[in-house]
Amino acid sequence: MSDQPATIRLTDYTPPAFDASTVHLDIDFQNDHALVTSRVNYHRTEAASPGALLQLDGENMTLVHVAIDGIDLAPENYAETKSGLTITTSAVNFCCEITTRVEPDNNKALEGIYRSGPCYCTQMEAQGFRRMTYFPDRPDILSVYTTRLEADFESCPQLLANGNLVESGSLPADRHFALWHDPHPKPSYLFALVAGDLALVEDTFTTMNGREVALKFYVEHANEDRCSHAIRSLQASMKWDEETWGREYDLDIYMVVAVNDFNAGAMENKGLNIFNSALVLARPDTATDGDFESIEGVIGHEYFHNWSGNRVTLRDWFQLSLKEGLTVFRDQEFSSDMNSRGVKRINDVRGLRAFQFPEDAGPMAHPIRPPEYIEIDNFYTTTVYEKGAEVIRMMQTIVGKEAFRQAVEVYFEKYDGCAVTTDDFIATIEESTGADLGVFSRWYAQAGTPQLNVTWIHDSESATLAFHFEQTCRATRETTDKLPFQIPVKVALIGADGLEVRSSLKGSGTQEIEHVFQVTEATQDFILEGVDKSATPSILRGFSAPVRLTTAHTEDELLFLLASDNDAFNRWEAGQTLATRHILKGVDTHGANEDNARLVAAFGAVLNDYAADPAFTAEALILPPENSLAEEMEIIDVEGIHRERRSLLRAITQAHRSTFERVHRELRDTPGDAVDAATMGRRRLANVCLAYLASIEEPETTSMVMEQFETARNMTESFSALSILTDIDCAERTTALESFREQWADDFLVMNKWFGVQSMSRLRGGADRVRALTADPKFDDSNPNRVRALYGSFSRNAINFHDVSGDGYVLLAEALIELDSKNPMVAGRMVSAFNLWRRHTPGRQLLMKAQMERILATEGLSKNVFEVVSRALA
Ligand code: B3K
Ligand code: ZN
Repeated sequence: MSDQPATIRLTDYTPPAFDASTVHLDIDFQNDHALVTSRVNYHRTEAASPGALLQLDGENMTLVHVAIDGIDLAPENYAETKSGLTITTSAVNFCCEITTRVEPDNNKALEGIYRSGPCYCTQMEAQGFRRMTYFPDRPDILSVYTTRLEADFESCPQLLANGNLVESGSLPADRHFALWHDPHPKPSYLFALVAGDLALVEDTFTTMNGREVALKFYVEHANEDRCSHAIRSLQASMKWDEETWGREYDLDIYMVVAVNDFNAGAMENKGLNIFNSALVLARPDTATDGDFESIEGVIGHEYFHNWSGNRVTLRDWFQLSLKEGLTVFRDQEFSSDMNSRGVKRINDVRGLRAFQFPEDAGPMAHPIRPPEYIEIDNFYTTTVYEKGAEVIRMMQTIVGKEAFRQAVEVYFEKYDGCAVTTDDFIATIEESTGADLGVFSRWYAQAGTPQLNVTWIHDSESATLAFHFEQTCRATRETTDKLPFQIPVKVALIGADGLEVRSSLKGSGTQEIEHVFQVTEATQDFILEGVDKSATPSILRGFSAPVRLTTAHTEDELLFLLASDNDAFNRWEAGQTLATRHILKGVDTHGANEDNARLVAAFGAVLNDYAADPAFTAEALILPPENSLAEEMEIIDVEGIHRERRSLLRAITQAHRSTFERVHRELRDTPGDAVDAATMGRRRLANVCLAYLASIEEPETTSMVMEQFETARNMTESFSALSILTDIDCAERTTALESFREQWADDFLVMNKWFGVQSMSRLRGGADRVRALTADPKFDDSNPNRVRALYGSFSRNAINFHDVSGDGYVLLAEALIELDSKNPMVAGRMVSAFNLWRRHTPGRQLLMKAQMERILATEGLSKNVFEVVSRALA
């Protein structure tokens, strides 16, 4: 790349020189292009320096015409640059009219206006609007939008945009138009339009004030019978937001459009959400329980953005976590209320450890409010989203649930219609609750996962338990000398009978079952009084802070907590810690960790006890994933982790084989297809049992898996069996993969699973398998879902991606170089698979580095990929 792309910094923020109060858009779809005319009323602001020019962002389109107040601009009064248009005018209030020509059918970046199957649609966040018209494309410019769409009636019977439909009608030559008006001022990133031929599925929701809202789901024809779960999820979200946060929906119509080509999961455009079809369409025979859960969560997430993001929006993109962290927190709470809270928490933390902790430990580590970026699309990260949600959750823990709820309501009311910052949010919580969040706010400015160590000493004479905490955090790009974080640590004591014991924090005088220690110093002590020696501390309950915790728990204490802790998260955590310690010891000693009897027996006890809570049992039995185990090692031993994890899995199976068989049988005998939390929990446990059984790779256990595949009553049973078989080198594997492909060849979403599952297979030769799959006629290297299913899954398949030959790296680098020329946003996200290269063995480091250098040397490389790779190599 010839010029180094510019770095944008938070400290360089300046308020806009021009506001845009109203935007009128006229989009005229022709055969091979669209003409976009915008009429924008600008107003020179007080922040404008004397003589400030009107700077409009714009790229990848052709300027056709520009006029101010109805008069065409003379060539000397405007200049087109690589990134926009500069207009010279001294007017204070004026209307600027611009016509541009765009080619949606040739737009493979899937930003701006593009085609997906039978429709045109848009993706504007973060900076897609500037690919449709010249505009100050920044989130602190809020405008009222009116949109007129015109197209052929036959190919585009539906014409949709934000807000309410004002007028529609036919035009000569079999054309028609629709006029939409959105009364709520919004930033350009929330604009959306859809024009195409889609099927409509309708329902309604009546708000708390008795207003009826039309819910309209637009999907490709023949998918009408896959919308009911998404619609129910939307209705449940609307009700939950009213009941939990007092938030009512504010338009008479809420539309969701499902498309097969989409860079992200979904987009919260005002009144017109556009979704990746994978997160809308579901029927028990085509979607797994996991898909059903994701749909509920993401439908909720996009709906909740209507307040946290849309009504109250962002001043600039550095504030992204203001809307994303808060909205993820809201969707996690929604899912917890709809399903099992404990299981939801376990899954969220498993995800955080598997993806966010490695990100925080690598070259792309950034605070939840990044101080700088080259390409903002690279910062839609698990740090901004999931760690951002953890930060909100900690704030709630610190100020108390009810006080937090009230404070957030104050925030919504106070900043309704404004573009604000994370500091505004923190200040509102402080003002409303009286809390001092000064130290706490360091979570917004410092990256890295804090390491928290805790030890304790019991003193029988004074009946006190003294805890000693120490926190550290590794240096990251933005700060080398970290100030201590405020870490709320929930602690309880469990008595020998398994019940929580009351105690009082020294000086407080009140007895509590659960304490929240506020660790704010590098080292800090807390003393509990009235404590019997037999009590076992349960620490960081509910994972009350996103830290890596090391405790002084002995194996006995962990075994006790696994059996008895009534905090579901910490009960699960005790099992994970035991398994992690055992596996890592095996890695260290090359398998000489034979003393597994107590661990194996404990897992057996968990299994035997399954009837009380099958969903929890399933989570407790799943061993820590390989990427989380890798996080525990300075230099990652890819093969060692794989070998030792597998060996523990087999040891547990061999010890409890008949119980696994019995539980699998009992659970499979219970009926069917329902997708409620209890039934899904039973199915999950049945499939965990099956995976354990299959791990010993005996003909009888493999036949059991094949039997489930052949008699599956839904996709969850079928796909679980298929995933298990793809890891076993057996004839059933080939049969099952062929039969699955034959059955689902014409189903776009199910075929993503078919590609993904093969890419994830632990069998050796992964890179060649992936190469062979690219030749499958159903593979499409322009479709993000297909690309993620094939290459994204492969990059997370540690044993194959990191094959010592380096072939996995070559495969991914070649695929990404090709992808980058079409879709930089997706390429930029996927290239982070190389980020942890410095944590690998010297041989692998060299091989990974060579591929990154090759990527970096590519002519015309995007800013997206450049930023990630250059940071990794720096
Ligand atoms: N706000 C969108 C993400 C857009 C991604 C742009 N690169 C979805 C969401 O978080 O709800
Ligand atoms: Zn979001």
